[in-house]
Amino acid sequence: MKKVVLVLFIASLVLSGLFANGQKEAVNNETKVQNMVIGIVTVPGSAQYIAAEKFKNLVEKRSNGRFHFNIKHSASLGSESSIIQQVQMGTVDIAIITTGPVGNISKLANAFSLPFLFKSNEQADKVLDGPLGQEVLDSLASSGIKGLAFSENGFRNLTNNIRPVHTVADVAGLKIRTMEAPLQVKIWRMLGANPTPMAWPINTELAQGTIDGQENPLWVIDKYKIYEVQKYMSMTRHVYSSHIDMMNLATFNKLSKADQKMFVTSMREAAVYQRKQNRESNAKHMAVIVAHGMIVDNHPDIDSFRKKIQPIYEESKKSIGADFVTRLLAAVQ
Ligand code: EAX
Repeated sequence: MKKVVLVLFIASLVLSGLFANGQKEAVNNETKVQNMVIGIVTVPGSAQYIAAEKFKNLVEKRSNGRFHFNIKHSASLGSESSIIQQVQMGTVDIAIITTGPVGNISKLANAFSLPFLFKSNEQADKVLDGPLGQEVLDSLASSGIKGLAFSENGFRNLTNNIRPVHTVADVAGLKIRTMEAPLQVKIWRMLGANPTPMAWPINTELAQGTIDGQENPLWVIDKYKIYEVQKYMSMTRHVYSSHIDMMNLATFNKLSKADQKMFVTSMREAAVYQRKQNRESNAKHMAVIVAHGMIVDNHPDIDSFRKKIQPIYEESKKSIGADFVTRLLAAVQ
């Protein structure tokens, strides 16, 4: 009899313990919805937005709603440079930022924005998703940022209002807006242009003629109706423009190990999804651009650009780091 009582007593303890735990879990799930802000400079439907939205959907679903993301877009948080600072401060949790301005906090990040670096999308993916990409993502930690993945803007092309650009000589003296990134300013100066760094968007400056031209991937020229304010486009593909998908490091470190893994995996999946979408939409963007009357040079004399820009690789060994740049150049041979 005593034994039976003891067994029942232990069983009730175990059961009540389980029940209590179960209740606690339920309460946690209901009350612990964590709201996070994702910052991007561009509009809904942009390359950055597609990556942000895919990540949001994946994590909200996989966490059963424990996380909720609010995408702040269309420069409502300011420029990309400013959003980076807000991620560092933790007032923005996550951001999808064009790699250009990220060079201001990580020298290594600049390396991926060198001109004529990647020969194809596949080569870019291989490097960015590999150990060199990981080094760049990890280099952001000293600035309080967790690098999650690389999505993309795409290969950049030159547009302007003054004349068709076929060889690099045609660039001479053009007032070109660049990203807020010293390396990009240096590239355009070396090519013979008169570059000015400016935050995105720049439609007013183009319309008013404060600048003659700009350079961006096809989706930007379509989505921002650059064809309304620019006449000529040259398919220079001079820089492969990736995005760094980033998060405030302290906020990332506060997540459970399982959630950290979910965030990284989901951003990588979002990046793969977005890059594919972006690449598949190029023909559609080109058709819109041509239909709006832009005069397109599909085969500019790229060799003339390459020759003129040649010194940048040696220079970048000094400014970015000889070891990293040497390994990167070897990886894209
Ligand atoms: O993503 O600043 C830039 O030129 C970017 O490519 C632009 O924000 C579009």
